[in-house]
Amino acid sequence: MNNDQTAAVSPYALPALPYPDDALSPVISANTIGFHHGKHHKTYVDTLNKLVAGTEYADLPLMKVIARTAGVADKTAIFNNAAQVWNHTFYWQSLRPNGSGEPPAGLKQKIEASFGTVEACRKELATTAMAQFGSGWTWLVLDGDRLKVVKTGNADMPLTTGIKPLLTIDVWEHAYYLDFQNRRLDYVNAVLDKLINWNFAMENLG
Ligand code: MN3
Repeated sequence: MNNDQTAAVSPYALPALPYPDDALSPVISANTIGFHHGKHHKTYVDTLNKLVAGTEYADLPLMKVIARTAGVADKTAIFNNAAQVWNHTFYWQSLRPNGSGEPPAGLKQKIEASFGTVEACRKELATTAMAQFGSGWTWLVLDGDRLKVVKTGNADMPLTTGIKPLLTIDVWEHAYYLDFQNRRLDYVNAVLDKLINWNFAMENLG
């Protein structure tokens, strides 16, 4: 996993964006990034730090906190905030300025083996993003040796079920409301057409 959250323990830090605030404009404005990274993502980090302070989770790396709280009824708040910290860091890396276009050869081959064409994969990402009722995430994942598109609600993530995420699109309203209002499909299509970081997905394919 290309993610600098693997080793650090609490207090966790808000990871810096991999590009300037306005780098994804006009698809995702600097205003949206300012709120999404500077407020939403930061709040998950700050809340998680408060929740784990003085607990058995305080000295664990983020992924261990997630693994140990997933599905545990009285640890929902810790899981939700920890998973959202991880999901957002993964999302920022899933996007890049001047993204999309042709995936790297190894990934393209895998996409074609699993979906037929890159366009079919793109279409499934869009359809799945629209099928998520309410807040959540759409993911391109490696499940066994096949690529799939899956969705998760709220803070849930594929990793807790042993499925390897390659890239994600945040479909919480806060990801697009300032730029697209209620038009989730316009946001998803614009991200798919212009911002997908195939190189990141390729790295995660490993
Ligand atoms: Mn978000």
